[in-house]
Amino acid sequence: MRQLNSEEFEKELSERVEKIELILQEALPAHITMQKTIRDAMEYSLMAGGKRLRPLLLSETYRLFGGEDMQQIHPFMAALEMIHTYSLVHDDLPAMDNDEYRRGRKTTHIVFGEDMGILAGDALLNYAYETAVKGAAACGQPERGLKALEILSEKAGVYGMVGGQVVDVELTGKPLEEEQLDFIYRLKTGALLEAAFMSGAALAGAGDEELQRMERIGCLVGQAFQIQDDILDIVSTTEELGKPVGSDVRNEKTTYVSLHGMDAAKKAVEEYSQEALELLDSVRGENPFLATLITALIHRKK
Ligand code: GRG
Repeated sequence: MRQLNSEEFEKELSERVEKIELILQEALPAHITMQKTIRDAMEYSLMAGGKRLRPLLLSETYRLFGGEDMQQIHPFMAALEMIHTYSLVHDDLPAMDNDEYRRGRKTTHIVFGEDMGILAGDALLNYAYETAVKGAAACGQPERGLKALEILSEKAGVYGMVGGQVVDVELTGKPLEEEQLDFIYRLKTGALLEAAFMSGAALAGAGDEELQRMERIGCLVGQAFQIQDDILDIVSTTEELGKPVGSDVRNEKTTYVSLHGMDAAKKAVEEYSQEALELLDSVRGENPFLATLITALIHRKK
């Protein structure tokens, strides 16, 4: 598939991310009285920047399959980013990673207290579904919205991100076999990326075979993304990442880099991304921005 040059890509990327920021801001709960603190904590975590990769992938996959009514997919884009944000807020809690910095600023529980940190995650997760269900009910073809909801809920839950996090937490501090690491990467990181590709396609009316292909692309991008995350934890800086680097080594975590070495890790990022791009070529439709975005992830610095 054709790719954009870096000038075109950067311009389109910043325009699209700017639009996503507006969609997220508008999606936040509007009618608040005494429960204001929870809205503040939701806004603090949701509007803290971040790459907005998941809503971007959802909307670009929607376009790839010929989707044109962008208004229709806004609730799903917002819901996916809310689910991602809740997972980060809960992952940073003292009972989990106990992190003080995320996206370049203090984590939600540090600013609002541990109780509100827990509740902010709960609120974001619930509000994500509230938003997506309303989106599905309002969309022109409700069966497409329902399919997107099914994908979102499955990939965020026991068979997806939560399942991966459970295994990760349980095995922390123990040396991992390759198969265990693969499972954690596929579920914890990959599942929400699969959800982005699949729900974007479902909302545009893609069929089962196409959804399976998008799931595979999401899985490959997820593997590449997580291995790049492992690499950045070693080669990047705290300023660039917005969170402390070197945490995997400090916590004696098994990563792709610790199992296979840095050179093999860099090669794997290239290979997984290349495979994803080849699969993307086999899909009907054309989206040069999406192809360029997948390529850009190989070289991402944060
Ligand atoms: C608490 C149920 C539960 C799950 C937590 C997402 C997660 C699972 C943990 C966060 C830690 C981590 C390294 C996860 C792997 C996925 C990942 C690299 C998340 C960060 O996503 P980015 O880079 O973040 O897209 P931004 O800030 O750009 O949105």
